[in-house]
Amino acid sequence: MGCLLLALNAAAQTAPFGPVPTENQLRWQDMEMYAFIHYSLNTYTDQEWGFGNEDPQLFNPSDLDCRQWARVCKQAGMKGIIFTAKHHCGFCMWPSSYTEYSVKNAPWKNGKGDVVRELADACREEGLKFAVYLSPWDRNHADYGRPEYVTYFRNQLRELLTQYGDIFEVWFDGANGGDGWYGGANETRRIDGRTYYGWAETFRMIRELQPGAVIWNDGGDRGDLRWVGTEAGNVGETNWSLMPATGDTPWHMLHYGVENGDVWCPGETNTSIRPGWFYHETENEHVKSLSKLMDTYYKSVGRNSTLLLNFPIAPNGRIHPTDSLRGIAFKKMIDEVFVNGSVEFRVDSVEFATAFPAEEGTAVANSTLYTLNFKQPTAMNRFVAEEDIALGQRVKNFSLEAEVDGKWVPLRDMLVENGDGLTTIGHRRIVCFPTVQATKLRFTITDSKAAPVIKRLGVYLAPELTADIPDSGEKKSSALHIFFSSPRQMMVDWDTEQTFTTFRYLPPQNTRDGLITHYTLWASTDWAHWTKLASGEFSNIVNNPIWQTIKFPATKARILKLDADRLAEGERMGYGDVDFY
Ligand code: FUL
Repeated sequence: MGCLLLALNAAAQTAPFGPVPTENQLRWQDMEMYAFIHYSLNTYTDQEWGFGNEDPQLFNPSDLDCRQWARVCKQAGMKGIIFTAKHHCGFCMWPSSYTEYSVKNAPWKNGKGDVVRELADACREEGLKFAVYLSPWDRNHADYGRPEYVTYFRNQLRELLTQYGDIFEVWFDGANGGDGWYGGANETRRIDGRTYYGWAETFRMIRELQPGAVIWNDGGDRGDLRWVGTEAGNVGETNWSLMPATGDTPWHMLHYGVENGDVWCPGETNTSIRPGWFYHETENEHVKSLSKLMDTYYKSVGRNSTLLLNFPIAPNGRIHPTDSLRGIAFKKMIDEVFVNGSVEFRVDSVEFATAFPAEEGTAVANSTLYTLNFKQPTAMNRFVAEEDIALGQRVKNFSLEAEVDGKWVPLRDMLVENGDGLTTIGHRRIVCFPTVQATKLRFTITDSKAAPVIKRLGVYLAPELTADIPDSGEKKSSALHIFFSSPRQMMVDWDTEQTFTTFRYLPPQNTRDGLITHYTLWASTDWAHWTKLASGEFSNIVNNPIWQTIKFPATKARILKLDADRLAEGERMGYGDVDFY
């Protein structure tokens, strides 16, 4: 619903201005929401990142049902699915001819199964598009870090792009190198992400084999779309679909785009319906609440981005019922707002500015004003505007006012902390404001790179949502006796001996300062003799600072000691919470 305005843009220029999307990018942007599915050996080892030596024998789901995944995703409003064909551990979910580390050596279906095939077929049956995630980093492969691996990687990509029908997106990953098994070498390997993979050639191969696909990237060589710099589920309220054609992409470029960028490279907001990307039983109580999912929707689709929402697969081979119900409730709520909550209005007047430049580089003097009229005072709390992005992204700033009891009241985006948040529009901008009873709305484009071409306006009344289920279990372990023997060493004393099998660490939230990336864990019964329980790297902790779980053989101890071997930033270790049992 809403009001189509193209015909009203009489004064607007209809020639493209600046970089514009390709047909692939336009089609992709119109998908708005699609699902990620994370499933691999990690599902059976309770990890986020596998080391690369996990046993393929672990892969034997009792009830793997790709049709259930596709049905749930469709009912959750997703238009397609991107599947982790290979995650960092290197285990292939299809029987690749180039490695033994795949489903062909797993007990599932006696090694005759192919999860990529089953999911591609299920997507087609449900009318969903299908896409693949292929991790460039491979902690299993002996050649990782050498040129031979790049050939292997391309060979695998060729299999995925030629054997499973149309692929709508090719998702790579920014995590590149670190410690791993690497064919038994068990060492740390660093690569230069800008040069090692030879992306230009890989991109050429994708264009040739899947001309309809869009390519993901997070910097370096530009693909067709960009990561938005966080996995928390939001992009900047200012969000340009433009980037510089070459050069590095610091965080603010990923998050906000670049106003004067010279290529079209829109943002894709990726996040998980649970804290982790892979399934962990301990997170069953922490599936995101409906209000959190709606917040994510407004901060992605409502900010000129797409939303890539992850559903992890549980060990039995299905999406957990809590996640599927929450996903379906999410789609119902979107419809409740944007279908049932639609408020009727008439566009009373449109005043086009004449001073907008027709050519790039000319200054902008005037504004364009739309007045929306409601028959009587009407309750509303959401406003939608869309630019015709086929002609480029133009609007830099706008204002919104409501006529309430005969007075004009300025409205602001209540999901933004600083300022009114009314900057870029692009494919779609949704402004959330507290409910007002208005007779008119005034939407003014106050600054624009060229004469704006607004395609659609909409006004809606959304139900108020209260937080139903908390997002994450942040409890302080105040009962523990915690000491710090140095800024990087934490000790916990239980007074009496206990048996431990698990250590959990919740990093500090909303800051990288003190966040532990590498740790060593020790146990003692007497403060004098220490046994090493575990050491390593917390997976993906900087991008996704959720609870980390470390399991070790059952050990009797009185005191546990945690060394922060490396921090993301700062000098002193920090924590949101810790847990041992
Ligand atoms: C990250 C990876 O390291 C995570 O495991 C996950 O796959 C996420 C989507 O991308 O960078």
